[in-house]
Amino acid sequence: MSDSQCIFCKIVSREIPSPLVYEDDEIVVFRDINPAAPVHLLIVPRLHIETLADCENQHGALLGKMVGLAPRLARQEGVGYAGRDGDGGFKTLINTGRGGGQEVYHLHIHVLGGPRPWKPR
Ligand code: DGP
Repeated sequence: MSDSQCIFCKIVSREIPSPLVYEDDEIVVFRDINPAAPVHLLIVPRLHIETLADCENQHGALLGKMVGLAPRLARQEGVGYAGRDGDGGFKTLINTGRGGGQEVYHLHIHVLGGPRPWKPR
């Protein structure tokens, strides 16, 4: 299902062109328009789910796939985890609701990485 008013649904459907870093039958990944770090990706399900709080058991596999993509894409972007003694690594973030700072009501995982300073999120 999609929401005709949702900006991320429009990116998913290609109504709004946005270069994709990754896509498969369930997920698209693109760069944040207002990056807070040198690498700032958004992992977005094709399915319109408004927030993490709207996820149910049936979404478990999708959520697992989204989370599992993060380290893979971080590595691809040069900010992958390089072991406990390495400098590499990245931050994953899901904002939920006004209290959580959510701006776009279509579930997404932020993946942030690269040299600091970063803008606060
Ligand atoms: P959040 O606060 O978690 O809902 O973050 C939403 C992010 O989405 C925010 O960092 C900016 C980004 N964003 C909003 N509109 C667009 C857009 O049209 N294109 C892209 N690439 N990113 C967008």
